[in-house]
Amino acid sequence: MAEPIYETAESNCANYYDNEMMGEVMSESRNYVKVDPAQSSAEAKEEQYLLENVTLNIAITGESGVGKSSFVNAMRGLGNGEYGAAETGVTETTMKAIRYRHPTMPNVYIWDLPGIGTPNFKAKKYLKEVQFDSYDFFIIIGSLRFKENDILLAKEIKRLKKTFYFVRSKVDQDVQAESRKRYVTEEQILTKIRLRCRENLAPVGNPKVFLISTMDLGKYDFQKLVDSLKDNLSDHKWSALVESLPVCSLSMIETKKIVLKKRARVAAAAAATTVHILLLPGFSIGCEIAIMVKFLEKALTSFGLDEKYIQALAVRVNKRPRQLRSVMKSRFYEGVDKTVVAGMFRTTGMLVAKIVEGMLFAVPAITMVIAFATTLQLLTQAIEEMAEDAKAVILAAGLC
Ligand SMILES: Nc1nc2c(ncn2[C@@H]2O[C@H](COP(=O)(O)OP(=O)(O)O)[C@@H](O)[C@H]2O)c(=O)[nH]1
Ligand SMILES: [Mg+2]
Repeated sequence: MAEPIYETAESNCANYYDNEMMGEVMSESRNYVKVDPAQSSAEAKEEQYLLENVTLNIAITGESGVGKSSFVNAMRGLGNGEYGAAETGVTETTMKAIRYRHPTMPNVYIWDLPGIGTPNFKAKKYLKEVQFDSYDFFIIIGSLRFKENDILLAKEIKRLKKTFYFVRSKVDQDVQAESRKRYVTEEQILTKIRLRCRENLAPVGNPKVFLISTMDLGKYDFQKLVDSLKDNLSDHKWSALVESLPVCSLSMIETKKIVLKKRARVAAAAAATTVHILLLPGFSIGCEIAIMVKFLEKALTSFGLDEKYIQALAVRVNKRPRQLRSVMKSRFYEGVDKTVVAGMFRTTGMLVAKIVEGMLFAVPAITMVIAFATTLQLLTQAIEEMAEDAKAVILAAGLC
């Protein structure tokens, strides 16, 4: 049986961090997208390393029973009750924060914080006990209405200069219940919930509230929440977050496309070298194929197209994996390896190759530019192809 992909943490959760790594992450540059071919391959590789190793800690908090553990599961692309998922529907009896590692992004952690419903709740003490400083941001979940404790907590988080977001969960239940009673559109129901939340949260100013159903992240405000998170995260952390999120909607695929294309620039700069490899008789290019393979493997996973993900999705939507895979048209149908990538050079890459043919053995700086441009063009095209497959798969799965 596979290793469980979750870990249980005691409240002294800070012990889990590699402090040196955190320091590295904190000092990361926000400008990684500006990588250009003139940048040395070594620098680009370092940038690539930072991107791959950035750590993100997301804290999920709120009263007991509001859907915290379900939200943790949804963010990790797991359904309640699936292997490795956080337990749901249980009464919280301890003050322990539980850390869940993302199944495919080992440095993305989602923390299921203890419920805040005790009668003698003290926001200050609670935040100290759960080690508030360890998190990049907090998500405060409320169902039906936000309670006084949620408001106290938000005020304290704000005082500590940390970021929080309000999520109103179980919106699917409201929509179902209201529309059973009388004729009313979904939009009217959502507007009513938004108004109620606004009144309810007046003591904290006028915060944005995101309406969400953990049963279907593709609906309601999940994408808006993700877009808002961008403003308060560094590019590296934002990139890690988007890569880790489940493929729940067409807009999520678009967001992943943007992030992965930016990352492709770094990968292309890292892959471009002056050391030539022979691709075809009479045609060589300076490129480290292994870097491209690694990047494309991660992209495939992020788009939910790897074998494991398709199998899990098939079970969830009650379809055969073969049915879902049959709509994939890209060359990555069987996965990514050196042969597939070398094959890309032989087809689309040849277009660029034709243009630059006579220049390849010119001064190293020019060959680097050519290698970078060719690699970037291929990676970008691969992302487009994968995105098309991802759309086809979620349509076939009936997710949108
Ligand atoms: N319909 C619906 N049920 C939900 C949603 N989120 C959570 N639940 C259910 O609410 C109950 C409590 O959820 P849980 O995640 O254990 O809450 P926690 O105590 O805050 O961790 C469980 O039975 C979940 O299945 C949602 O968005 N929609
Ligand atoms: Mg729970």
